[in-house]
Amino acid sequence: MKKASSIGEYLIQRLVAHGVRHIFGIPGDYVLGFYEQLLHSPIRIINTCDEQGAGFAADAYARVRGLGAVCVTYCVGGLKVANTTAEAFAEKSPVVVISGAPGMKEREKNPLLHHKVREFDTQKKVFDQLTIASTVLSDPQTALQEIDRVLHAALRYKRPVYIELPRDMVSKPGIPYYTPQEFHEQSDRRTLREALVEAVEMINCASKPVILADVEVHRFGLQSALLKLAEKANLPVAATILGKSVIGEQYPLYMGVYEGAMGRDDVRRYVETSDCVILLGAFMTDINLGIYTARLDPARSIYATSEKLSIRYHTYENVRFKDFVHGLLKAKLRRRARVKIPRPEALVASSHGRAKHKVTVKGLFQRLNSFLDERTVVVADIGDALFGAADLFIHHRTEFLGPAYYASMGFAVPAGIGAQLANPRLRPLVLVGDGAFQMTGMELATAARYNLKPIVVVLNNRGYGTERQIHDGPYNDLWLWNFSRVPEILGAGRGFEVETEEQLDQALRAAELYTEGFCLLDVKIEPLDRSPALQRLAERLSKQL
Ligand SMILES: Cc1ncc(C[n+]2csc(CCOP(=O)(O)OP(=O)(O)O)c2C)c(N)n1
Ligand SMILES: [Mg+2]
Repeated sequence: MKKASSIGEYLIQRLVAHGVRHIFGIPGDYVLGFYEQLLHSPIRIINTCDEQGAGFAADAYARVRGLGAVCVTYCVGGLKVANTTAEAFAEKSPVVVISGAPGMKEREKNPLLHHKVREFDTQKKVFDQLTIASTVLSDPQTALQEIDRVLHAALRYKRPVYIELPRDMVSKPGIPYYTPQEFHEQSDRRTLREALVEAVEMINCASKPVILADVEVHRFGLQSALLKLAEKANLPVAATILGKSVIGEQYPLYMGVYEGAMGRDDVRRYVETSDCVILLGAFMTDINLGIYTARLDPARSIYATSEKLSIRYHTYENVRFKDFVHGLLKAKLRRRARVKIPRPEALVASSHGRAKHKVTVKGLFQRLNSFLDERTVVVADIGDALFGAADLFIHHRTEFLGPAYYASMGFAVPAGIGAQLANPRLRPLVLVGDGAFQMTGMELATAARYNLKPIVVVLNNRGYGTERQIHDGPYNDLWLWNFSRVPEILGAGRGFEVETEEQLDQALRAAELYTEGFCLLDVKIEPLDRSPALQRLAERLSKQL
């Protein structure tokens, strides 16, 4: 590849080398020079309506493709992606946040330049809290090295990073004859060996071992290794909601989503009565654990992530997650007879909806389940869109995206945009509440502009339904929008109003055939209706009261 002649160009080259082909954001004077460089590069700029939309889109892009990037101006843009970067941090998504900034020369004598909050480094300090590594490219002597260091951290930890680009540095040359740094990290061999001995013995002696797979299996590209491991010893696999679809859900050893009381009872019982739960890449978050209704005992667990490895109460340092999984794969695991494992029930509903029957949340998900095919990526926003989606039957691995831990509303519509750009073969099925749609739904303009084709299902229950289940009041009501008429305003896409099962069928069939743009289904649901998952949780919790 041609040597980069400037700091900005080097940054672009490294992003391209790591597979980035799109960057999301909104320009501003502090970052225009870099936007101009991007324009003449293999990276396509995707202008969103709002920076928050750019941040969520970049997050989804990173989840599907391995690295994503957002590029914004100083503070007014940067601080708007603070929330989306927080989500990427919490849920382990490697997003590179690039922010323009006042030039180093301009900063002398501390003048009051526009967009400055308090000090010139105020924004950097905020992002220090939200990222795994951050840098200000303030010195041409170190800039290229800094770019490599920070990008490596994003890929190593699968967390966001922050790169601030003072505008007078963009076109400056870095140090001459610099070659990109390679980083190689290795496990401590003896520790790895010992950890594997303990793990293998525990698995082989167990009468009912089970794998609980989570998000890091996907982030570290270990899906195939997971399948091989499961098959090698005939180990059944459950997934968490954050890790949903790390394994194709038609796979015979797959039993479904485990999420404590919120999940299916047969899966819960199987996992909780296991004498060896092998947690791979799992985050012990409250939502993953069904709001702390999960019963997992460390004395019966192997817990392996990129940050920690513990077996029962023993902790092993300096063991890479990947090496541990591959080590298990090579080890002498006892192949056991296939046991009867719970299987997801067929949720297939009749595709002939009844004309007079109003759509319920349960009916909606049953119908959507038969709508999914191998090209669908399901993107769910927080709310009953996410809870209900837990029971959807995803055909292939990694085709489910949802903010299942940090749980910021407004993720799904922009994330659908990022997901489709990351893999154009996929058509996003975006599931979003009416409340969440009001936050970022106008990013459908971005979908129109770049010719993307999500099918957006608004679960319109006239308010903050999830909150209503906890405690209701007028603050859970919303101004009612005519969602199905959004396409008229945007001059693109097709809208459908859906009240009955028959209308739902018709709209889904029409959406399937309409491939020129986005579709928006305004699905009207009773305010207190809820998905079976939310209902299961409520029932179980009420027993504990
Ligand atoms: C940005 C943000 N603000 C507030 C909340 C708190 N919250 C969680 S669920 C919810 C209601 C979501 O409403 P809607 O999108 O209509 O989905 P529903 O619960 O009705 O299915 C709210 C306000 C949140 N998670 N994220
Ligand atoms: Mg709602």
